[in-house]
Amino acid sequence: MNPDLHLEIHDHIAVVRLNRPTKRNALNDALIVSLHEVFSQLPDHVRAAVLHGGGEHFCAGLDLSELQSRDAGEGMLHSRMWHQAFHQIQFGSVPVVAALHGAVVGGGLELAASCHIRVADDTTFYALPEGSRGIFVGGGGAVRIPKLIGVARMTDMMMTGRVYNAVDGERAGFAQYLVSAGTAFDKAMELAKHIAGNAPLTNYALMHALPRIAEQPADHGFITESLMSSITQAAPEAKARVDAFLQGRANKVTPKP
Ligand code: 1HE
Repeated sequence: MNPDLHLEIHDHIAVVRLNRPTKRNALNDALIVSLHEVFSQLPDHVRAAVLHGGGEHFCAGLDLSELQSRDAGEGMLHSRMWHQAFHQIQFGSVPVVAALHGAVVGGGLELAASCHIRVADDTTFYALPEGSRGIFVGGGGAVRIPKLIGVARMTDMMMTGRVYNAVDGERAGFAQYLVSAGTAFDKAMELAKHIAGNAPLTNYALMHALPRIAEQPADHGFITESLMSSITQAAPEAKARVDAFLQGRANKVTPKP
């Protein structure tokens, strides 16, 4: 096991920690390979995962000390290796909640964007320093980040080096939750426990069908939605959950205080 990536299983939750704080959790090749392995091999009883970073920062992105002069083909394969690892997070076996703090920059932001939910504490900041390092995103950021914040904001970040703080970042769409300093992990665990209690087919539909439906032409998307809807409804667990509500045994939706 790579000492720079730590895995613990708490009941149905996998807790994955980037564990290279002296290098601000910069992602070297070994860490990318380990992320791929860990998210490919989660035990069957795991229902949700939390990804966080040890030390003062979530992740400083690509390990720049490994950025050698690759030829074009090698560069493409290196980027494809990141794609495979982050694809495994986004389209793997369980929803992943990222707990963010400190720097979420470059490839660290690409990693966070491959998770399903992002919880940021108020020390978090977001940047894409690739623009000023003379390179481009290569870990799926060009596909995933505009889906969170739009093409215009990403273009601005890369062209001008703009850094978003936690408040502006949440408003822009980087994170779905903003919490006080030091509490992102606890909030992420609370959310992961809730997610782990969902019907597995609902989580599957949200991870695997929803992002694809959103990419389809509307006419195709409506059909895919109907198919997924009928599959989830047919599961015995869905029937049991609806019965529980009808018999007054399940929670109502209550207004937020
Ligand atoms: C690193 C890296 C790194 C830190 N690769 N070693 N990412 C960047 O351009 C971000 C570069 N990093 C920073 O801007 C800052 O380090 C941070 C804002 C993240 C943190 O600042 P700070 O003051 O807490 O730490 P530090 O003193 O800058 O760094 C501590 C050590 O970590 C230091 O090494 P040391 O041996 O001198 O102690 C740094 O060199 C090292 N370090 N970040 C290598 N990124 C698939 S394409 C993706 C393309 C990208 O991600 S490009 C963006 C890369």
